[in-house]
Amino acid sequence: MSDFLELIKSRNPGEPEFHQAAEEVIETVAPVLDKQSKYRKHKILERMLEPERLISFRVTWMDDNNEVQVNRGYRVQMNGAIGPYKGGLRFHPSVYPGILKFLAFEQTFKNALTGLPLGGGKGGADFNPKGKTEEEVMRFCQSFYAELIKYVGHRIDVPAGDIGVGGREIGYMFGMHKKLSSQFTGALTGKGVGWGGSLMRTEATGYGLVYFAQNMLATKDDDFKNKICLVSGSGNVAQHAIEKILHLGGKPVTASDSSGFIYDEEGIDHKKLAFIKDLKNNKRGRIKEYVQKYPSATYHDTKRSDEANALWNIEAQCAFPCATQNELNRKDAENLVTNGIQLIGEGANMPLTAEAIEHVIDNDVLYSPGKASNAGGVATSGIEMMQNYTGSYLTSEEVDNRLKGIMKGIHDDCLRAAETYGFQGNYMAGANIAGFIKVADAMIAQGII
Ligand code: NDP
Ligand code: 2IT
Repeated sequence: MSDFLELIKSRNPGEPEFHQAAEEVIETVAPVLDKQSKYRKHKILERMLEPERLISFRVTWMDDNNEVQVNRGYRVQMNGAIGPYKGGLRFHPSVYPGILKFLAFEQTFKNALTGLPLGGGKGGADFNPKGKTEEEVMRFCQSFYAELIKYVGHRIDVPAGDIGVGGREIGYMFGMHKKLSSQFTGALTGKGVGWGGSLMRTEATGYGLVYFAQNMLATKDDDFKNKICLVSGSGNVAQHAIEKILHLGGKPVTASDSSGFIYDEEGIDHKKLAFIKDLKNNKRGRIKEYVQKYPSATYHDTKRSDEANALWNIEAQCAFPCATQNELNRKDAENLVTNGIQLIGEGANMPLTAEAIEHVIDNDVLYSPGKASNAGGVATSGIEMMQNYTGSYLTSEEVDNRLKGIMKGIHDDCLRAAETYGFQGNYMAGANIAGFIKVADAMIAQGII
């Protein structure tokens, strides 16, 4: 298997995030390949690690000073074996093919785990929405989508949000889709509930993450009551993770952005959360402003990514990294373990480095990989697609109940697959194996294509 990883590295040079995501899967599915020769015979892993299509395009737009701006847009259509490509769009200056390939690869497994007919994809642009005016964001989204529309559609590939892409950006892109196609179809998910969106999609990733953690705690006859919870990020996933922790009686004490984090020892309650939502979603401010409003909290600047982050050195029972990839390193994992952490649930995609994962698993922490525990977002996107196809809409309660059921299903499938292949209690191995088998069997059934 190490030769195979070297081959993947040499075929995809300069893409460390993709290598990292690939290595984790290659290592954990090895026993499946050893047991079932058909997967090697059909070169399933080789095929899964090669995007079916990688589209790269120029995005040209005019800023408010009438200067021409040029960005790069992408869509990675990774694997369409079990359904139309599905996955978010990320607008962030760090976006390049290596990040999108890691995200699209993980998305393929995640979407399979939901039990819904969704293939894996991801896209985005190296556009930085920070500091841009409303009009600039709109013009960028319109120009980006005017090109992307050539490759997507409600039965082909259905994008949604991710970092830097929320309801506002989906609105501008959906407007462009309608204008260019003359059709009102569910071409994107995360739409407003008044125009084809699903109730609960906004909440789904964060809520689903906490439902998944609730299932993990239940295996130890435990629950969220009075558990101190560390959350990083302050965007869509973090906000709704904090909200659901509160619903279940836990005590969230942190939130962050790329500049730093706040620590509120008294706990972030519903009122304080409403302040964070308004600050980040409407005012587009920085998390630092929380301490001006609530002086009992403290603010800490972010350290370099190879140093320990003081956020993960606060004593707590649960930790939910909900910002970005590789935000929690080996040193952070050591600090969490030393302070007695019981559970780490990934809300972001690949927030723990490989060394951090190894350390927490070795120390018997309940640990869930993002491809399992953040699947509630895409699952609810799948539910949005079904509502768009049929034209009939569900209540919040109905969507929430489906979400709970799907998260429980993923939880149980991970444990079952892990046990079958000798990784008892290892959710990471279980998620990789269960997702792999589902996609692999579909690929074999559909022939060498
Ligand atoms: P948002 O854009 O709403 O929020 C992102 C948050 O993470 C912000 O607080 C942002 O801070 C912070 N952040 C972003 N990049 C960095 C960085 N390089 N270093 C430190 N902090 C950073 O995105 P989401 O909440 O939607 O996404 C968060 C994570 O969850 C991502 O990993 C995403 O892939 C994943 N995810 C999202 C889903 C969804 O439905 N939205 C579904 C499943 C996973 P700042 O404002 O300073 O940039
Ligand atoms: O990483 C993810 O699962 C997402 N950003 C959500 C994808 C989706 O299509 O809802």
